[in-house]
Amino acid sequence: MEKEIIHLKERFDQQILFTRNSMELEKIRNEYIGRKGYISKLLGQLPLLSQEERPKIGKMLNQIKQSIQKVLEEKEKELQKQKTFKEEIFDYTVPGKDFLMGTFHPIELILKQTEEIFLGMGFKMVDGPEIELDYYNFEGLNIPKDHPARDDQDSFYISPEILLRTQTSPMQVRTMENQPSPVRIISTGKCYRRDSIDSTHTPMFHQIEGLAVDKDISLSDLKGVITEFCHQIFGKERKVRFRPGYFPFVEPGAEVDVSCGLCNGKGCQSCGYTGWLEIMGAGMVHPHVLEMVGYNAEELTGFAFGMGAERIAMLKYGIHDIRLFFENDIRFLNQFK
Ligand code: 2NM
Repeated sequence: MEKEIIHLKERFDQQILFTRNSMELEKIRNEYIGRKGYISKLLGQLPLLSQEERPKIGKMLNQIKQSIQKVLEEKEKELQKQKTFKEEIFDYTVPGKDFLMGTFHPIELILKQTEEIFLGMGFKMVDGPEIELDYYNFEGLNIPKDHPARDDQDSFYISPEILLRTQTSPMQVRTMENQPSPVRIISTGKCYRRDSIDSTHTPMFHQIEGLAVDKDISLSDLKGVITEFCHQIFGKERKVRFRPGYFPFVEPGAEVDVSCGLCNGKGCQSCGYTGWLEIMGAGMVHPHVLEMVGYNAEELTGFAFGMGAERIAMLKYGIHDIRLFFENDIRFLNQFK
């Protein structure tokens, strides 16, 4: 019986440790020292014991009962304290915490809008590596190793044949290599050039490029697609013009301008008193570029264009310093809700 009593006390000590509220406490109290509890049962068995054992076990049972009572009282006080503490710190009148809503970065906004516009005209998005082969970034675009155009697009080289892409055109070359015409694709993403940082240059920027190749694609298709894009991004009232421009991978090549939105083409400080803002380069894909990917340049023609997302965002939102896009100043970013 002695062993049984010791075991009982051990079990009680365990149970009390895991008691978390007064209901559980009451249950334990009944179980151990209630009228029909373990202690009462054992006390009822006393008359069955021998003369010598009876006082010893009786005394032991009373001591255990007292000790259990004491522990129960203490636990009750502790639970009471926790309860009042919980009630005190839960102040129902304190206003709830606000969710901090993020915003899309202005460059992301331009990329998303652009993608949507061109998807609407039947183009597909393609995506590719930022670490490129010299071949796809330059050679396949009609810019061989000794070509002076390389000076304008100095890259970060990883090895003589591997570099960070300076434009997204490598993806156009890769796509043409992998699928027959017709092709109508848009590629957007990060590009890298070894430029010094100023208000219009950062060594990383985002480009948006498009390409369409098929039978009978002409310069008028290019003009139509680009004009529609400009109208959707800047507004229908803006005029679009094409002037001759040189890019090694197109022939003929063009620079595309939109009329200045501040002065309506009359000329102001913002457009350098010309009434026009340059927004992209474009042209008819050079037959040699088509041949290099294995297309029949006698049968197929194509147009392509490329623009900087930062420049488009600066013109659309009236931002005068490209560095603002990369400073992560919440006051700046929060304006693009
Ligand atoms: C530009 C301007 C003009 C262009 C050309 C090609 C390709 F791969 F078809 F040859 N992709 N992108 C292109 C043409 C890019 O960016 C100013």
